[in-house]
Amino acid sequence: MSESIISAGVVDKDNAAHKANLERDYASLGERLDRRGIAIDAIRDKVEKFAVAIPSWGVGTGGTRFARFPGAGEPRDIFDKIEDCAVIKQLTQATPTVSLHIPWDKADPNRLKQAASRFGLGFDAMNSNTFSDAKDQTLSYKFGSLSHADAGTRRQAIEHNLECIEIGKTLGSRALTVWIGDGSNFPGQVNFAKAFERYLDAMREVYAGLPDDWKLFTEHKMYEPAFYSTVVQDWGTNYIIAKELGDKAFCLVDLGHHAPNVNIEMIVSRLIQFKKLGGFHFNDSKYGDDDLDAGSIDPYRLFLVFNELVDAELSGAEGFDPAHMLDQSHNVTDPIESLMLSAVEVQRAYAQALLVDRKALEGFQDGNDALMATQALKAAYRTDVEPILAMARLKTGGAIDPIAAYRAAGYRAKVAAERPAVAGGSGGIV
Ligand SMILES: [Mn+2]
Repeated sequence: MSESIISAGVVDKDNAAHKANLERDYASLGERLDRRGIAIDAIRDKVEKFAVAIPSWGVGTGGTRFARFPGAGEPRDIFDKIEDCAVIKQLTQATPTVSLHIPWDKADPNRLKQAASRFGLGFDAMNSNTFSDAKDQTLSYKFGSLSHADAGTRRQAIEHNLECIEIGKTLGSRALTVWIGDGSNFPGQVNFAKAFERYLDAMREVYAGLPDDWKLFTEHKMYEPAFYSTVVQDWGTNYIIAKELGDKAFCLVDLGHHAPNVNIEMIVSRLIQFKKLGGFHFNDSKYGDDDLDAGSIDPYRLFLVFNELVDAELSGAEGFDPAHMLDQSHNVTDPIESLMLSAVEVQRAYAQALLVDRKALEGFQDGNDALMATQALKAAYRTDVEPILAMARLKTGGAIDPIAAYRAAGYRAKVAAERPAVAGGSGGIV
């Protein structure tokens, strides 16, 4: 039995206050879904099994390149971060794993494993960092890492990724996510083809270090920190990488890493079709890579992404098993509250996508009935699935209203007294 950080009494009391209304709402929604030929309990079962990983860096307060305004009771180290992640897991029951970033979270792997298992937490993908210089690092990544013109710098970046795999093996992780900041700020600064070739050669060495049951995720990003070109710019480049490296290499889609208005759900469909969708970093954006909370700006887009995922799931697409993770920056909210609500938003999109009448949709598509086809999606999207999500949480030991239970527990005030605030002078994009 794993330990709980929030006292069961607080959660039970809050749940008791909401339970009768939830049961009525669930029964009412169940009746309406039944008329559409959908069994509500079957949807709830799937939601209960749905998991999304928490990035360790997400529980700290983020910032921009202008400033970072620290929050109260921010985690001081990875062990505090694990405790914050345990709170998110306890109240939502949707986030069983933590994704570590090395060297930010570097510690004795056995201690890390012990700290996480205390709360029943596991470890998701390992994340390497060659987009900033670690303390006491020999060679700088200012002009790139895995694609750097200098062989020694590339070697250092390869070794770092191999070290992340080694740490992950002890932790029970099964994947390495590689995102690099390599690119250029000026036309002519780098030779596109040569830089990409150097990157591929370096990644072949990282790939060779993967255990048989691991996956390698590469993450594309259109711009930033390089503002003219990036080496792993877009999903096309990412697909080439995954094809070049081999069967264990997959593309990771971070929703914020595309140009505005790009049809991300279609990219998702393409990657599924050609068996190269590795997983997601969920977040939301208005202008660029804003790292806003998942589902906070364009929940319909999140739903459309899940519409593709559920379509693949239900059609039994071969090898389809994408990783789900949040990757967002919390500048003005309590990170624990944002991450809890974001996990729920991702679950919501999944539940709504499960409600799409796929047989009817296929008929409308084949009959060129554009209007009814889109209405088939809208009918699912308009359905308020909150009672399903809340009932899934209640049945698995979580909170009907995670925010209310979290606030009632006074967790943030408690840790604020133990963890001194650290003023952030530098840009704190985490
Ligand atoms: Mn990301």
